[in-house]
Amino acid sequence: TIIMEEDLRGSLGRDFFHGYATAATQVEGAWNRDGKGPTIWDTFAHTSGRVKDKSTPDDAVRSYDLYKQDVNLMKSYGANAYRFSLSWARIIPLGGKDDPVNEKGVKYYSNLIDELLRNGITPFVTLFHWDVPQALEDRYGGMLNQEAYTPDFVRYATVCFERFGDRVKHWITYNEPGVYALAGYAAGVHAPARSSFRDRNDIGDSSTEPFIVGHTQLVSHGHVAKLYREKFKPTQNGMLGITLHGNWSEPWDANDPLDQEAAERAREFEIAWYADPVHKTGDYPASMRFQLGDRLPHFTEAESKLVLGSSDFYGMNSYTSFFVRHKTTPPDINDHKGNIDQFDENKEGVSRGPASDTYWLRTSPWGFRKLLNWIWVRYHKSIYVTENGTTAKGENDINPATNKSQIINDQFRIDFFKGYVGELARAVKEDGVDVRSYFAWTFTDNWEWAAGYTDRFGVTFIDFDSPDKTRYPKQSAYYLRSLFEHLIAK
Ligand code: PNW
Repeated sequence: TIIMEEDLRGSLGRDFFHGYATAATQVEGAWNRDGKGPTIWDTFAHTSGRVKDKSTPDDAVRSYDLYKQDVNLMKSYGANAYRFSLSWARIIPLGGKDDPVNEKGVKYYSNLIDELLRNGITPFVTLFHWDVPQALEDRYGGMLNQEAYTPDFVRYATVCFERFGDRVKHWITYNEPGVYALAGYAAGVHAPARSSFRDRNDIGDSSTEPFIVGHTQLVSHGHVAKLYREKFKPTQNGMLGITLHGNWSEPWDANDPLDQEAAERAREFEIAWYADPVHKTGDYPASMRFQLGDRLPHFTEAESKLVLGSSDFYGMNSYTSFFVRHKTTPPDINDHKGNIDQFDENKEGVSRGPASDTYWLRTSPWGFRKLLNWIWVRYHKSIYVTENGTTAKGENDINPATNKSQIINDQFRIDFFKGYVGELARAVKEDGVDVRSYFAWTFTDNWEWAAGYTDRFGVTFIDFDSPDKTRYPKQSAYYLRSLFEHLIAK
């Protein structure tokens, strides 16, 4: 079978990083073992009615226990890098700057890092992938309280740099601050489940809180970047950045200037919300200020200076593309998208791509190259793709007990990777975009947040009913291995 077009052979540099990304809550399990404190996601999952299949991440994939097996398997997939997140509450159970460090938690991550390095796999470490220690949420409202929260996050980062920085040279402060803010404080479908417009939650103020929480993440990221540069980088010599989520927004009517503006506004509300302050201006985009007024926080001069230029690279997560149409009515107070509507088809009836098992995600690689170019032109920073992947249509409905082989032959996912990684290689080769990594989401099926265990994003099938969460490689794992052998220069 053809892996990828011949003209793309060798188009990626020899030092290109490729591998898998995961997050602590989604894979580790051991939610209350060896001193780990509860997080807002433990609370969320243990509150009835929040998670689709009523599951919890209590055991997840048990990678806390099985990490050696995982590293071996990853190696057999040809990965040269692994992106994972640290659980703050495993390292500092109560989270705060004066709270004790849990040595057993530190030891777990230290062992994992050593195991990766022994196997020639470079660790990329995310400090925060959505799991605020519950104690801090209770103490002062978590990220809603920028003043109280920031010193706690800085101290947590300090502990991580001190304990792991001798071996970890690639740091990511925040994963998708925008998704954390919107899913947790607007839609309310993620922890800490605040939403003022969903009757089942009816808590908080979604017209302001997502933007406050976004601001807290930007400023505390800035403080951590400064700390790393001043105190750790001179001896540890690593790099540090922030990872932002963004889909590609394409005008619904390609010839309507109002839809063209709406698509750009959608990109600004979703991406430039964080990327402009960090990579371009030190401030929010004008389109957001215009629509939101003073509901959008203001950077002080000191904050702006701290945040601008605080990321050594552009960390990019992207999954899909949408068609975007302008609205003819004024923006709602709870609008966070730039007063637009999203569609699966454009005016001509062209589909954004085949549906997966995840409601918002369709295979639309055509937008991926456009997005890489948009980011490159606007920000001119080396791009590290830190997440990209899919569920496979119908994988949810297959009974794994009786029909594992159907899941393991995941042609849908192979087609997805072929499309997206191909567009990435074209962006590098033909457009001159500087892309340095590709982390597929994700290594194994895992606990997909509010979707529980029903959305299988892995290149490894997990038998969740088995006590040891037995791992079975899917075909896509071997496809990606061959693909990068083909694309990376010899
Ligand atoms: C990312 N959207 O979240 C997260 O970083 C992962 O932890 C998660 O498992 C993965 O994508 C798959 O969902 C996203 O609605 C959640 O566009 C939602 C969106 C994008 C990313």
